[in-house]
Amino acid sequence: ETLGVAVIGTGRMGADHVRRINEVISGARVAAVVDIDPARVKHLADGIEGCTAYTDPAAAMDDPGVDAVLIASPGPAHEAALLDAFARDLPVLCEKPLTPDAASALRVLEAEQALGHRRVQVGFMRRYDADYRTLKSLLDQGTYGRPLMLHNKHRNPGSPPGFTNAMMVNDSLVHEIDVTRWLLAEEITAVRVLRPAPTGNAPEGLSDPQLILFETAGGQVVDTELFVNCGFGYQVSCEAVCEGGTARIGDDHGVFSNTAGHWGGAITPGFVERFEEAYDRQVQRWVNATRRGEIEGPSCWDGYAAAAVCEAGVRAQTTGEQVAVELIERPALYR
Ligand code: ISE
Repeated sequence: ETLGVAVIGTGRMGADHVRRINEVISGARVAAVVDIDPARVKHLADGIEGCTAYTDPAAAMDDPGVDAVLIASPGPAHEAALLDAFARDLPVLCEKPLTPDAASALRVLEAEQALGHRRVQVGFMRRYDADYRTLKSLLDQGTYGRPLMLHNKHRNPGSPPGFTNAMMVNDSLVHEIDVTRWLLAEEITAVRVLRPAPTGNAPEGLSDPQLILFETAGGQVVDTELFVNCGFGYQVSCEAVCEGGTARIGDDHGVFSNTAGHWGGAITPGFVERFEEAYDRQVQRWVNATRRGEIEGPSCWDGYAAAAVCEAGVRAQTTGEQVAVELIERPALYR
């Protein structure tokens, strides 16, 4: 039976997910859309057969056509929507971040445990990117031996208005936090941030680029160049350095050309284009698992751990010191 999805928040990611459910993936339909802007959400719902517009997430979840919830509202609104979904025992795909800080993530973690079963997949979409998946399986198979270090690059052409140093950690670096924990299957234990003299292309007050160092419980060291006003395109790459070799993903995409005395190819303009297939696979896998009555993928534990590392990261930015990450013990539900 087709899964009826309520999409909560219809900004950039929410609207893209509505399009994806309608046009790209199978087994699901958009049964309800929710936004604080009544005109915007009505306009969107009017174009979709059998879809109702709401301004209140809980009311949408009570719609008889709704079987599952996709949360794509701003981070600060996630906790309330997650608790509303838990109260109705509805399965959830929640865009990153799970919540904006570790204390609220912990409340969500506790509420899910009180249900007694997992209900949430967190939208860390890089885990569904073909290149990252290949790298993960090579590392898991031990093809290059034990991983010792990761070198990440995360470059955006420009930062949206109002982007802050804290957002560089909470919105951008959070992806490297998740891939590090996932690829290495280790928790991050400490964070350090170096801030070179900023590019003249960054808005006043933004320390851009930054170099971030993680240490893991397994003794690995991970560096990330985070550069959100690089100007030239969207680039994400990861190199694993292992005992028996190295493996790198994300260097080139698409056509390689020779012309006018230059060789090379194009750089993707933004994350929607770079990770398009990852988003499609992420939502399709969530729909498939939900229809089987299962939950898979990144959990509330992953969302909480990422939030805890983000908090340490923001402190490390301001102090310039190494900051230890504090995590509760991993609950049984997430082992
Ligand atoms: C944005 O929110 C994302 O999630 C993108 O993947 C990331 O590259 C970007 O820096 C963030 O602002």
